[in-house]
Amino acid sequence: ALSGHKNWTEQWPEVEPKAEYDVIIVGAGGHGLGAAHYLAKEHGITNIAVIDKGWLGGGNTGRNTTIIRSNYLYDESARLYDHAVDLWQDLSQDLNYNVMYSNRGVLMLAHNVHDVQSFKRHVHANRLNGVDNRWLTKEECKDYCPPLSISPDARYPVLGGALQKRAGTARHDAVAWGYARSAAARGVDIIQNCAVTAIRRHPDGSVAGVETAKGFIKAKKVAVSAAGHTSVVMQTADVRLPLESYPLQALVSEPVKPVFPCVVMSNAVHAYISQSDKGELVIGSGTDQYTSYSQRGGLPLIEHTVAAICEIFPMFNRMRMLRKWGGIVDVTPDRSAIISKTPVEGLYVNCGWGTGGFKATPGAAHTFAWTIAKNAPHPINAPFTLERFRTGRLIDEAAAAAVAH
Ligand code: FAD
Ligand code: PYC
Repeated sequence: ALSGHKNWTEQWPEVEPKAEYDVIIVGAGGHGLGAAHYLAKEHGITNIAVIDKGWLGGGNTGRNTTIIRSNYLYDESARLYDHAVDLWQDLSQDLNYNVMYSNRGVLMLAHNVHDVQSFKRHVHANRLNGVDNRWLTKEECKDYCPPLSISPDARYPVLGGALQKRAGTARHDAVAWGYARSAAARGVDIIQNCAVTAIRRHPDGSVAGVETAKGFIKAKKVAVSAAGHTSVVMQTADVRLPLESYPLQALVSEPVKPVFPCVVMSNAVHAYISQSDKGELVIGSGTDQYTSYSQRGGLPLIEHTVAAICEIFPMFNRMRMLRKWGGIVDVTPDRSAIISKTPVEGLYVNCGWGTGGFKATPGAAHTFAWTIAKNAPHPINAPFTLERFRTGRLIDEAAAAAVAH
């Protein structure tokens, strides 16, 4: 039926790289494309190339399970993630592209006394920061999410939960496509299938440009948003980053009619679940235990995750799983991101999002664009510097991360 559809407008043109740009962004995920959009729209910088070794959105942006929330413990994180949640509200209008943001609520289950105390602490801290989050009894959890078992005999009994109602999901591909189309319409070149093999520096140490599969490209500024491969790219500029890269997997079931109204996460058991608009149950858990760039991950973790989902939601016992995949996530020692200038003049980095950077996409891209344009931190990303690993001013979100990493 589609064969009759001809002469569709391209969403972004395929272009060959120019010899020189004001800004080169390495990585055409949501964060890199978003930064290009905000640089062009809010800072008037349009002589930009976003370069990706594969297809745009084919990294973690197109592989994640799309959970969006801002119920983080520390003030710095709450500000950053809530800035993103604010931007999510109007992103479809801003891009004139339906990113299908759905604030269906994220419910985090408490299975033991530690969970109860920790989530209540989050609820109080979040309220102080103006982030919506409230405590639900187990009966209220069941009302909010009927497939949930709250039987006291369950292997993972539910003692209650923390609900962020403004949280939810969005369509991951649409986020990449929407930012790409908007950036390209403003003059940004998007160059796919062109690996950046090295960052080059002038004799005075400042950034000179990038070596790529299509040759050397000069740039006044280079900004790296390469997720799990950031440390590899940055190493070529002699910048060593405190990152470890791990596979993170997810899987989906066969599609079924709407049955699951929200997002549920269980940190103690390491499993989370939502239902996509296509009807698939979207399921995931923590990272694999070993560092790797394999983009696959091991089966034992998937088995554990699915077993946990069946315990918590017995009605899914006979669902068939359709496919699984993995992405490579970049994890910092304090489990918080880095959005920062670097010791190299003209070189910027946005990385360390680990298992949780999709939700931050608009906020990270927005503040990263500011930092690139003004060569200075935005008030919101100022605490997320590289220097914090030297000074010790860490933002220790390890316990707040929804999935283990
Ligand atoms: P990416 O989308 O990975 O973009 C980086 C790009 O850099 C890639 O396209 C890659 O090809 C390119 N690149 C790398 N090296 C080079 C090079 N040398 N030259 C040129 N290009 C290069 N986060 C949430 O908030 N909620 C979730 O529910 C969630 N679930 C997840 C589930 C899974 C299975 C995975 C893997 C991740 C999940 N995340 C989640 C994390 C989230 O996906 C990432 O933190 C986020 O998408 C990172 O976006 P990005 O644009 O920085 O990276
Ligand atoms: O950060 O909320 C999150 C998340 C959920 C699944 C993977 N990451």
